[in-house]
This record gives sequence, C-alpha cells and structure tokens, in this order.
Amino acid sequence: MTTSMFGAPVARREDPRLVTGNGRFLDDLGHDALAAAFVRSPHAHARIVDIDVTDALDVDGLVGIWTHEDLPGRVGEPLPLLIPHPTLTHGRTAYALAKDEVNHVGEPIVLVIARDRYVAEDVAQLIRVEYDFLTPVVGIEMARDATDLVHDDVPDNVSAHMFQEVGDVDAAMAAAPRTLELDLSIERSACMPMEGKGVYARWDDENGELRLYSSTQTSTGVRAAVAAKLDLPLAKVECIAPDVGGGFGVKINHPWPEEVLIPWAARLLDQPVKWVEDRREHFTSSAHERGQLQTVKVGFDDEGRILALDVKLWHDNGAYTPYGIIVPIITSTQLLGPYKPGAYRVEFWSLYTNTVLVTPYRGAGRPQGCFAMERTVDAIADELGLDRTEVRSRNFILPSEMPYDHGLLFQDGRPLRYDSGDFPASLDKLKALVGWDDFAAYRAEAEAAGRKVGLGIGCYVEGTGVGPYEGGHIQVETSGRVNVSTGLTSQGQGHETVFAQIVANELGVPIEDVHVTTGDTRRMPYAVGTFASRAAVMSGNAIALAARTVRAKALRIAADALEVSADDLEIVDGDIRVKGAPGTHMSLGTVSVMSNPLRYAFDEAAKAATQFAGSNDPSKPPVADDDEPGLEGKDFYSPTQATFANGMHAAIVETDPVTAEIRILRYCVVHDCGPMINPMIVEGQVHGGVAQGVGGALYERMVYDESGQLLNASFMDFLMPYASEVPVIETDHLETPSPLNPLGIKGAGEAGCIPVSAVIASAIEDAEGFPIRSMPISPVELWELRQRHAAG
Ligand code: MCN
Repeated sequence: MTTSMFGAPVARREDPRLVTGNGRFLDDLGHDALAAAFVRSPHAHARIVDIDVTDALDVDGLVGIWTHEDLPGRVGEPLPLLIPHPTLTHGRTAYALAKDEVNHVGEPIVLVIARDRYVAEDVAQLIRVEYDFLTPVVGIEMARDATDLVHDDVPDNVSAHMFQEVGDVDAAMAAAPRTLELDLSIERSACMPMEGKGVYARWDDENGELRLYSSTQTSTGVRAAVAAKLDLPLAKVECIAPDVGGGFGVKINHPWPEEVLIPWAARLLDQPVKWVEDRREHFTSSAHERGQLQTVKVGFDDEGRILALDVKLWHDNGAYTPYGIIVPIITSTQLLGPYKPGAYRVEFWSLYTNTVLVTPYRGAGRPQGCFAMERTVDAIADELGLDRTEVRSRNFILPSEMPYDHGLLFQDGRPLRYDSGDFPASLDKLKALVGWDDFAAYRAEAEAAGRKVGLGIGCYVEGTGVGPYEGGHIQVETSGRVNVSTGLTSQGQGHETVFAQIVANELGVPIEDVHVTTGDTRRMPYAVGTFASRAAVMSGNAIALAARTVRAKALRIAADALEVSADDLEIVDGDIRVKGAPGTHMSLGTVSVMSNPLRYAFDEAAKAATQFAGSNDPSKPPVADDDEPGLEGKDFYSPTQATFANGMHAAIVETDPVTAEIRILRYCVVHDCGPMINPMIVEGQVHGGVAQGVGGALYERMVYDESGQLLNASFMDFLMPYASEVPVIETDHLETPSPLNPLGIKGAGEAGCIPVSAVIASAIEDAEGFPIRSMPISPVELWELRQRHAAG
C-alpha cells in the first residue's frame, strides 16, 4: 500500500450532492408515472364485511381500484415471513391487501391508481368499507392477559416463547448472599427517516422486463421477492435503490405490501406507477420497535460480582411477524454486554397486539437489553454503596479471556462468542473523558448553588457484520478510473466515501479516480443489504479482497511488461513503478488496456501499451494465458460469526428542582469498532445514534389509546429532538482489531443509540436519589415520581 486513505478523515464525497439538493430520491423519479393511494383501516381490529366502490367509479382521472379479491396468484397470498425461527411457532404475516380482517389501524385494504396522487386520494375517500368490530388488543399487559386474541388461532397471543440458560441459575441464585428484583420497561418508538418508503415501477412489455426503484435497504431482496410474487424470471427484474433518505431498519423489505402491488399494477396496466409514503402512513402503516416489559432477578456477592441473572421479557411484536422475533432474540443474547454473570437464564414471550408491526430499529433490541443490564448493575452498586464503575469492572470480561464464549446461541443459531474488546481500557478512557473522579466535587458545588446534577453510565456490546455474505466488484477502466460496486444499499452512512477509501488504499490510486455504485442489482446482483451495522465489515472486506485480486493481476502484467519481479513494484497515484527507480513505470490504465484485447488497437492508451507488448498484433494481447480479459476482480466476504463492537457512554444531567425539566449538560462516548476506515464518518454515525437515543430517552413514544388509535401520528405530536435538545457529544476511541476479518474492522452504525436510555436513566437516578425503571421519561413523569418518592 502506497497511500494511506484507510483511517483518514476524508470529507464525505456524497455530501455536496446531498446538501445542495442534487440527490435523486425516490420521489425525484417517475414524474410521468401514475400515482397510487390506499384505503387503510381506520380501526385496530375488525372484520371486513363489505367494500363499496360505487361512488368512486366516476371520478375523472381514476385508472383502477383493486381489493384483495382482485389479486391473482401469489400476489394474493400472504406476504413472506422473512426471518423464521424454530421458536416462532405462530408466525403470521399480512396480505398485501387485507383479506377479511384488519389487525391494526393503517393496514391497507384497497389499492387506488389514478392520474395523480390528488385524484387517487380523492377516490380513496369515496370508497366505503363496512366493518364488524372486534376487541382490539393494545399494550403488552392486555396481550399477556389474553382475554381477547389478535389472531383467533394464536393461543395467548404468543407468537414465540424462547428460553436459554447457562449454568444452574436457581442454584446460583439460592446460594447468592444478596438478591434484587427489578421491573423495567421501554415504550414503543420508531425509525422516522426523513424520507418515507416509496416504490416506482416501469414495465417494458416488449421485453417482458420490470425495472423497479425502491427506497429500500435491501434492493436484492426486493428484486427476489417481486420476481417470485409476479412469477417473473429473476433476470427480467432489476431493482435500484436511488438516494435513500434514511432507513434505520424500517426499509428492510420482507417485502412491504406496496413493493408487491406497485410493480404488479405497473405490469397489469403497462404504465409506470409510483407510490410515495406520506408521514401519517409512515406512523400507522410502517413499523415501530422497542416496546418491551422486562423483569430481572439478580444474585450477587458483597463485592458486587454477579452470580446469577434471571431475565424475563415480554415483547410487543404488533399485528404480524414478518421479521420473526429478531428483536427479542437480540435483546436476550446481547443484554449481557461486557459482563460475565456466573449463571444466566433468559426467557421471552413475543406477543401479538393490534398495533403496527415491528421491524428492527437502529440498535434492534439492544437498547432494551442494555437498559435492563445497566439498571441492574447500578442497582447492585447502590445496594452495596460501591462506585458504579467499580461494580462494572469487577464483572467485566477481560481482554485475556477473549475470545469469550457465553455458552448461549446467537441470533444466527451459532454460539455467542465475543471476538475482541478491551473493556477495562474503555472504562479508563471514559472515566478520564467525563472526569468521573472529579464529579463529587462538581456535584457539591452545584448542590451548594441549589442545583441537582447527576452522572450516569452505560456499557454495551454490539454483534456487527453478520453474514451470510456481501460482494465487491472492481473494474479498472483503460483511462485508469476505477469502478467499484457492491450490492448493499446506502441510506446516508457515507459508503461512497469509505469504499472509495478502501480501494484507493489497496490499489494505490487517487480517491478522486474511484467511483462507487451501491444497491443496483444490474451491477451486483448478489447482496444481502444494509442493516445490523454490517456494510463496513461485509462489503468493506469483500471490496478489499477484490482490490487485492486486481492489484495482484496488475502487478503480474506490469512485471511481465517491465521485465522485473512483481515484488519490486509499487503503485503510487495510479502508476505502477519499480521501487527506487520511478522512471521505469506504467499506469494502471495501460495495464487495463493490455488486459483488454478488444481495446488493444484503438486509442492512445492502447498504442502506448504496444510498446510493452512488443507486438501490434491484437490477436496476441500481452496478458497471461490463464487471465480473463479486463483488469477487474470480484470477491465475496462471508464471516464465520459476528464481530463484536463495544462502547461505554457517560452523561451529566441536571434536573430542575421545581419543574423537573431534564437537561443533558455533557455527553461522552468511548467507542471501539476496531480500526476506523474513516474516523469522521464513525463519529458522525455515533453522533446520529446518540441523537436518536436522546429522542428515545426523553421524547419519543407511540401513544395508543385503548381502541388502538395512535394518538400522536404526526410531527406535531410525536416529539423528536431538535439540534437544541441534542448535547455536544464528546468522543474518544479504542481500536481493538477483530481477528475475524482481513481489515480487522467491526461495525459502528447503531452503537450510538444503544446505551442512551440506560445512561440518562442512570444520571437522573443519580441526581434524584430514587430509581428510574421506565423510559422514556418526561418532566411530568419525573415530577410525579418525585411526589411518589416523597410520599414514601
Ligand atoms: N465505518 C468505518 N470504520 C469502521 C466501522 C464503520 O469507517 N470500523 C463506517 C462505515 O464504513 C460506514 C459507517 O461507518 O460508512 C457505518 O458502518 P456500519 O457499522 O458498517 O453500518 P452500515 O453501513 O451497515 O449501516 C447500517 C447502520 C444501521 S444498522 C442503521 S439502523 C443506520 C446506520 O447504519 N441507519 C442509518 N446509520 C445510518 N445513518 C444514516 N445517515 N441513515 C440511516 O438510515
């Protein structure tokens, strides 16, 4: 490697396009397309008795109206269950259009296509649906109570019941000198990307081909699902993710109903059709996450060492389970964070409710798990009168114990094994960053001035870079420019920049010469997608491997032409030259010409290549016999297990003694995602994650009434933090390499949001002196807790 782009804080190359309004998002495409709108259920639980479209039929500009009965073949079958699991005994998915029952407000019932969206919405208003009301099941307690059922054939509303135990928890608990029990809960929230979902489809009748654009995190998945649903050969369907204005989990396709219906209608009508989700649809018809009740029983000794941990959790999976039970599985397996309890048992029930379904939302079950574990560790420290960091240290897995096997099964069914991490070093860094040891003096000063301040902490691990695979393809043009493609999509993570950095580094070319394409099935049809903080590990390594293949080929051809050993060559700024004798050189572009017989006789670069070939005969290109034409390479990376990133956050909060207003005075992060490809991007990811975490800790929640109506389905009522509510985030890094992949990297995309609720709760608790066991927390709720606490 002759340049060191890996690890450099390169400014994001996609930003000039995005911040000047020149991004091409879904709604920037297809201005000639017909528009779709949906009649969606206004009721949480009802049977559909009749659908009357009579009043709608005469509207000028209407193209068509379809209900479930009109959907042929596989389009009319239930949507697939994307992530099955052996314990998911009662998985249920919806129909693209409701068949005879609706199970949440917002479920699509009728598809309307018209000249434009205004007409389509007007038509939707004129369609009358008659319902027979059923009792809605709202909230975890009601689901658990199971007096009423969401699905008649699902006993007790339980989609899955899972249990894992390591060691003998009952015996360890009975023998523990001390025990504590905690009830903990986290409310529902949601991803809320700036751009909602959207699909635009064009059917080419002459060739029987479908081109599909989707604002998706998984374009290959959309392509496969649509091809299967429409019974088209895969080769006749292409899917492109244009610029995607955020995903955060909700744009993982299973597929979504609209992703099936819009292409189906485009083909039926032989006209382009587009649907773009509006904000209300996003609130009521996409997905939520986080809602979980959790109980912890912990047994520990007088030094604060955890001897037994018994966790039960109840997860609100909403009305359907296309994503299986991935969220509670993640909670149950990553709840332990950096700690090693003597014995551990976790049991969960995933419950149906008449609310919108759940997709993994950034952090995906880990914020809930971290909240449970970190509240427990704080409770142990308080009980023993020990420093909270001391109790943490005493329970840490040590670097010398890595790789550490918990004896549990991870979400992929493989053993849960941490590959790397140095938790004591992270804690030391965090304590130094926040000034942990000086806080007592700061608090004394604040209290003397009549102020209430508290210091909180939270630690987490995150299994990142999960398989099965991702690919990278690299092609060096005869001009020397390098085209890189990987199949996963980007939603704002800066992939165009980091993947270009990796290639610039591996190939020794200027980063300006590297062009990156993501999420286009025409370029790279094999891919899984962007979620679970996997792009850097999966595509990053695949691209690095492909670049190494290209580099080796380039050096081999150049060595032949320059009559030197490949070991004596280096590549600097796209030029292959003899080390110590830069006058003997040739460009990568020239090598590309030499490896591309068809270009051999055409342009100047080609002519230049002939001097190395010693022949002008295009039938005898100067490439080795066993080489394929073209200076290009493709490789795939497939890991044996997830690699574990980790981190620790601390916050200082102030609570107003009168109004109970909560202010974050400082927020500090120490994060370890291995070697950082781009530290500026990693920090941006951490900042974004913390901002979302602050929303989840203090502001955001989905408020359903007992009839299953979402009461705050707009940004007027659902509070997201503005820049004014997000503190300055101070970050420090540890770069413990993963032994599992060639670049040694671990993911970073979700880490920021995982511990925030735990940290803020810890800090408020420290300020107030009574336990915080439920998040989010508003000033009113804090004020009420104060009153209750004061009353004993
Ligand atoms: N990175 C790096 N060095 C590392 C690790 C990561 O430079 N050692 C960089 C990566 O190259 C990438 C970014 O950090 O540019 C995040 O990397 P990674 O952890 O691999 O996460 P993904 O790229 O797979 O993104 C998914 C992740 C998830 S799961 C959610 S949810 C999320 C997130 O990314 N959604 C986002 N961040 C988001 N950021 C934006 N702007 N929009 C979203 O929807």
